[in-house]
Amino acid sequence: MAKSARRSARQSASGQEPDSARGNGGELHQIAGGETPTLTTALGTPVSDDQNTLRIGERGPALIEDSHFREKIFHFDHERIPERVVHARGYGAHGYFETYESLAKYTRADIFQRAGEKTPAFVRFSTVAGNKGSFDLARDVRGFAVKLYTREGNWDLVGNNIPVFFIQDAIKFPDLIHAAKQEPDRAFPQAQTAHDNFWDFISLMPESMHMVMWIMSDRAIPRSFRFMQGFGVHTFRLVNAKDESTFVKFIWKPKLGMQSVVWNEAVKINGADPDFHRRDLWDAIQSGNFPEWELTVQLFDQAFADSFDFDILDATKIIPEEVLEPIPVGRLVLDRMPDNFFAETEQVAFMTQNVPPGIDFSNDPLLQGRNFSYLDTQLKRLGSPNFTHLPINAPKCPFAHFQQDGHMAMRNPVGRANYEPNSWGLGPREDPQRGFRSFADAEDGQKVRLRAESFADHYSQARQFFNSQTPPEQRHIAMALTFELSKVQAPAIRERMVSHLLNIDETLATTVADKLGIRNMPDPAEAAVPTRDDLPPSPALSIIENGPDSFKGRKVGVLLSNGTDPALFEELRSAIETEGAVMEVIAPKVGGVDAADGTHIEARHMIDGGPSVLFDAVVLLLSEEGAEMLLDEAAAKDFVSDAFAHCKFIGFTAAAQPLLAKAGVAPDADEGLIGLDTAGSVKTFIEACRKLRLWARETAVKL
Ligand code: HDE
Repeated sequence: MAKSARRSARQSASGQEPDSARGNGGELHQIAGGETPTLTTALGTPVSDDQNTLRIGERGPALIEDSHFREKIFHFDHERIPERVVHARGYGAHGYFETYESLAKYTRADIFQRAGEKTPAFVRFSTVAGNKGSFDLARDVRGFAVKLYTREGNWDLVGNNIPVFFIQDAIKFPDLIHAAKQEPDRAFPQAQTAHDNFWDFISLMPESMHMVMWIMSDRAIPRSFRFMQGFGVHTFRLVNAKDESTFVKFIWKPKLGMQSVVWNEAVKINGADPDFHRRDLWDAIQSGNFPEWELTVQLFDQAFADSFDFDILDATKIIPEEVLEPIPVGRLVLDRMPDNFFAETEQVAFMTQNVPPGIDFSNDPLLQGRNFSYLDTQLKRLGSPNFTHLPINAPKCPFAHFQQDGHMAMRNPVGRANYEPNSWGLGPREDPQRGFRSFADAEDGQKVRLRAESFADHYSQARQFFNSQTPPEQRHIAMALTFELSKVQAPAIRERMVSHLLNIDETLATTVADKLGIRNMPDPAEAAVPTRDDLPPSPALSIIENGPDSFKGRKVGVLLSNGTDPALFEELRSAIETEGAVMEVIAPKVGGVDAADGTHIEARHMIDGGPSVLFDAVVLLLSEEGAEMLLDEAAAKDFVSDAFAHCKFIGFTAAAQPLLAKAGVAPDADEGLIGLDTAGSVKTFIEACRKLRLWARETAVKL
């Protein structure tokens, strides 16, 4: 009996392709090649039976002597490490940074010395508030943390997809995060700020108002990591070989342009595919469509800093691109997924204080606080000061020091001398020329706890941001604020928020107040300094204004039925591929459909597993019989009505019109509905898709 139980367990284990076979392919040969390695314990003892614990008799008690069992369970019990206190949910990829031209004039950072040089990179994107298992399309800031393995040490540029922050001083960070995360007594809501505690804190912190505009904008619901910008946020310094300093702000710009989804879509994506963003990055990289960003820098000197409208040390402010043009200095390409998520993406340790010679900090009080926090958090999370020994964190350049021992030390100094100075002539020595030298800024002053007067303007740039948005984007901000504040139960908090909005834009404030049903408009919040209305709109701040000029990298969902027109399908497929976009087929059955000429077309999704929210544009390539069959399917109706409501371009065959009608969409409702039966219409459809969305429709569908 024991024997047959063992046999059947083995059969089912080998009946399915192991997961590793679907990874990057490295392990596949072991399975395909027929040379299966022998299973061993962690210490190499070959295992004879991995199906049954050691016991007395067939039905007797287990024996503690079974060290293989104990080791296996012990290790399993210790598999988890603490998740990050913020940015817990993340997804990373490897790639490289390529320098365009030497920046030696500004910095001695080795990475910027030689045109065309490639530096290995690892990037981790993340949401901030949600726990590790939360969904990707939370309305939230996205982390954009870049580790550059330079020849003079690792440089961690630990940024976000939003260029400003909620607070000006790091001492408020724990309060901000406590307020944003799930409330401590009930442990919800998770991965969202739509609750009393968050808006209570925010409405008591006027300095957060600029950031509030950004997180209520479409920036907080990106379509993909590939279509978002990244910002170093703080002012840093570049320092050249003559020890001269230039201030710098870092901005990553996606080559494929920016793009976001709409809120109603985000809510549905979270249900349809909680891993939407990670799957997108995985699919793009595995199919060779490597995402790319350009690194740009805003460079300025002390004179500019002194004359600029706001304090360049204040992380709640930007320098508009129209005021100071970002200069492209290199590109970042992500071309390889990690072999193992835990080893790399989970264990990667980013630390703002990791800067190589030639890059230095400013006195931004947020940055100064971060430089303390990141080292500390890695010790807590990774459990040993030797986390730098992990391959993902170790530098790729030569390194030598006298640090030794500690938990899990994998490298220790060799030889007799483990101290410096020593007269054995052993070990490394410092190098005053090559070594990191802090910029020798002159500092004096009293030891105080004070916020600088120059940090006091909390509304002017919030207003400028709002004024820089297109009408649909402004509408989205109003709707986001309404949604979030509608989840706040305390009326006083809602009203306090409206009192801040009054300082930003009166129409915005009254729209939100009206939608919330606030009858008596509060007075505007007291502003520490007058809010400026002379800051010109900055078009660089709008996503819609800065979209791509092609449909490259986007995805079309094509709904097929039996009897579909195979020639039209092929024409569409080739046009989509030529554009550099991706086509995915959706069908009533995931097994696919038989086209009119009998050819079989494979499907990627079954209709209810492939809702239109997963695509940038959709096509209904149906036969009459197919459309008829789908009329009764709620998922097919939603496929159409959602695509329409989310302002997507919809291509359709004449035979698909009954399905459009069932979804309440007139085939000639607007120019976003494109019939595909006439010659040249596929081209018209692809050209239309380059606009990504038909925003003009939005007022009609009242999203
Ligand atoms: Fe972070 N932040 N942060 N942060 N942050 C962390 O470090 C912190 C801030 C950012 O993918 C933690 O390893 C303080 C601004 C990213 O692994 C922690 C303050 C910006 C990531 C921490 C800030 C960021 C983190 C948690 C206020 C944008 C994820 C886990 C002064 C410029 C990195 C960890 C990754 C992670 C502290 C504010 C970006 C606790 C004290 C501003 C992208 O050290």
